[in-house]
Amino acid sequence: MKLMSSACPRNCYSTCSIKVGVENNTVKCIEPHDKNLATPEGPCIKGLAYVERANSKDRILYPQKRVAQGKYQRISWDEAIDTIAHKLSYYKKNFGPHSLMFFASSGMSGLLNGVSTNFWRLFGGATTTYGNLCWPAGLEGTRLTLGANKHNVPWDIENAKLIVVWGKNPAETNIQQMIPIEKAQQKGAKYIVIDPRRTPSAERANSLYQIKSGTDGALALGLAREIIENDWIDHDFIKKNVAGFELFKERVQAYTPEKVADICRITASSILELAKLIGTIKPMTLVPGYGMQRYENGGQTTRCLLALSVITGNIGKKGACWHYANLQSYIFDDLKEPESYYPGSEHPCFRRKVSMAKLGEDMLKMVNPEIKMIWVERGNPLTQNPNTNRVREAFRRADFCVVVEQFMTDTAHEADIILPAKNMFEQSDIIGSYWNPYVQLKQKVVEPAGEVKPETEIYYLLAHKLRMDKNEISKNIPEPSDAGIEKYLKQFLKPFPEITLEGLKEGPMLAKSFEEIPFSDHIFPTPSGKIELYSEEAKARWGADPLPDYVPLTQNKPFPLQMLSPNSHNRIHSQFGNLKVIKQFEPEAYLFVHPNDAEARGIADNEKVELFNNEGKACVRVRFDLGVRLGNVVLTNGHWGVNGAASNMFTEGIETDMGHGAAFHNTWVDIRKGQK
Ligand SMILES: Nc1nc2c(c(=O)[nH]1)N[C@H]1C(S)=C(S)[C@@H](COP(=O)(O)OP(=O)(O)OC[C@H]3O[C@@H](n4cnc5c(=O)[nH]c(N)nc54)[C@H](O)[C@@H]3O)O[C@H]1N2
Ligand SMILES: Nc1nc2c(c(=O)[nH]1)N[C@H]1C(S)=C(S)[C@@H](COP(=O)(O)OP(=O)(O)OC[C@H]3O[C@@H](n4cnc5c(=O)[nH]c(N)nc54)[C@H](O)[C@@H]3O)O[C@H]1N2
Ligand SMILES: [Mo]
Repeated sequence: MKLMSSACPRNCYSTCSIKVGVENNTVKCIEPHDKNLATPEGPCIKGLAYVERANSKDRILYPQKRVAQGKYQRISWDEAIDTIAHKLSYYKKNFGPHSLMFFASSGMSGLLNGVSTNFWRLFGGATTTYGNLCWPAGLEGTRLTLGANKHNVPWDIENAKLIVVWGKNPAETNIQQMIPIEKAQQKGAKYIVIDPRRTPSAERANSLYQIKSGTDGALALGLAREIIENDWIDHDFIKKNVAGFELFKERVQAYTPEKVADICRITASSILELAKLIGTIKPMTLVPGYGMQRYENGGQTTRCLLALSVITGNIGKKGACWHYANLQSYIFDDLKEPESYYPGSEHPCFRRKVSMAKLGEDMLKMVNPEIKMIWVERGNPLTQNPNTNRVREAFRRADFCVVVEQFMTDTAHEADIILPAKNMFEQSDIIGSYWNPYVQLKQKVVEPAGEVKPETEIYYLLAHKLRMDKNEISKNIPEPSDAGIEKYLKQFLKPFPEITLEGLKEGPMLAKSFEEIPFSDHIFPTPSGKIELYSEEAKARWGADPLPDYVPLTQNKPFPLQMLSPNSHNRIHSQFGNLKVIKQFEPEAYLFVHPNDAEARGIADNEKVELFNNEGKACVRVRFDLGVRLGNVVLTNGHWGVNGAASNMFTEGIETDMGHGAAFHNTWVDIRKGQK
């Protein structure tokens, strides 16, 4: 058996380096890779499940066309390409290129994803999307304040004396982060978690502050008030590096411990206790997650939290940082964030865009031309984008839909033609990470199974079928051979002589620009060149208050339970849940409910109930969970609707205040007895 270096290309903090054991063109095992200092102990259970996933008999291996609702029949690639090329020409000629919708999401990362955009540009454009389901409110809140999204290397957490994990659940979503957290604890550090749920990450913490969901901004401002009041601030750091401190100081005056206690539903004394920890223990690493920014106030909430790191001077030092997103490995223009999320920032042929958060609603609103044909790759919008029923309605209103997929997902079930998608072992590509600092190669280790073709090859065939300009094709779409792909990837590496394809084949590499402790030079690329607690740009771009503030959520729905739909331990969103090895842990979707909320409705543990609101209803099994706050229910996202309940059946589709993210947790539901 041969062991080959590779990396996991899922949309996940960890982005583990791995070694793949291969024999007879088959993936046999996944092993740890010791060259990645952030992920030395090897991947999670999902990483290990790749062996089943790569060899699964449920994989889609051939092009298929729909012959009746829910029924598909194998067709040849010739027929698939002919049919699709014909449809593309027809809609473009009769309704213009914007009658085509190109939808891609985060199912597979890599530089080659840019080839898809190249194709649609050569086609003359298409309707695309703006915004992002994941993290943009927090990215933007951070960018406005610090000027860039980068943080200390993951292993630096070991040097912290106080670690505050706020709206993140690393024990499930970034398991390797628990390694330096534990090391720091062994050296005497205190570890605090702030989350409406008692998560597995909270099990090892010194304390959990279980606040009311969506109120973090108020807590942060209340803490800042106490820290300023007690003079625990870093005067020197503020004087040299911070713009707007005096105004911020005025702003927090209103957030007395009593007021904050009332908003966040934790005691005033615990607010004082937490303020003292944050104010007096140095260095502090604050680890905000993406959970607390999935609200309509997510951008402002992020700015409130970040202010705590700023006024205590916990930026740009060993053991001290704001650990939100580390985009240091995103060195290639194609991967630059977050500018690419803004509408109008791309080629004019992509000027027509719909919001990721409001996908269904926006698609249905499109006129002149209406959306006639949809192309989906690397995404599962029927489960992952908000408001499944609206998304389904929009998909069904279009005439024709192509889905490139590995498995029969909810979205694949909407396709007229399904094309078999590659997996991570079947094509080499360069990937970055938003947590560890490495540039990595996800390496081709086997030939594609069945008749699978990577997207790059599908586009190559389509481009020729559509008789696009040969010169343009050769500039924009790699030849479908291993050598063609390598040649294409090498072009990207040219400006970075320190990173070579040969080196990447052995393991992760660092760009020359890599900084172990960013911002230690106190250079902040904001308009004022300082950390901006006061940001004119926040107002100009997003209509937000230039100062961080707590903005209460609008709850105008007649449903009493606020539903959180965080990520789950054993899946990456809608991936992996279909595998046997994963099903043994999560055979079906569970709704986690506080026993008192269930009892009040006469509902027993393990009972199947109806979950409903204005957006949808579904039957789901209740699990009592004393770790859930009274008034919250939890349904992790990524379950497939075809199996019963999926969280986005209930989300409305609301954008965050900044960055065009999705306010998934702005969702209220109710449950009642009886299976419908
Ligand atoms: N309610 C709720 N919804 C959420 C969230 C939440 O917190 N709550 N979180 C959101 C977040 S953070 C994210 S990042 C999104 C993720 O949303 P998506 O990116 O849509 O989700 P995934 O399930 O990771 O991947 C989508 C599909 O890509 C396919 N795929 C994998 N590799 C390839 C490939 O090489 N080619 C092609 N064509 N397909 C491939 C997989 O089989 C999978 O079906 O979900 C969001 N949805
Ligand atoms: N196993 C696994 N790992 C993953 C993923 C996965 O699907 N599965 N997805 C990857 C991706 S794309 C992403 S975006 C990341 C996300 O990973 P995380 O940053 O951990 O984000 P979430 O899981 O969405 O939510 C984290 C926590 O926020 C809490 N939360 C919800 N509302 C609030 C609130 O109002 N205040 C506070 N303080 N906390 C709140 C939730 O209860 C949850 O415990 O994980 C990545 N890693
Ligand atoms: Mo995400």
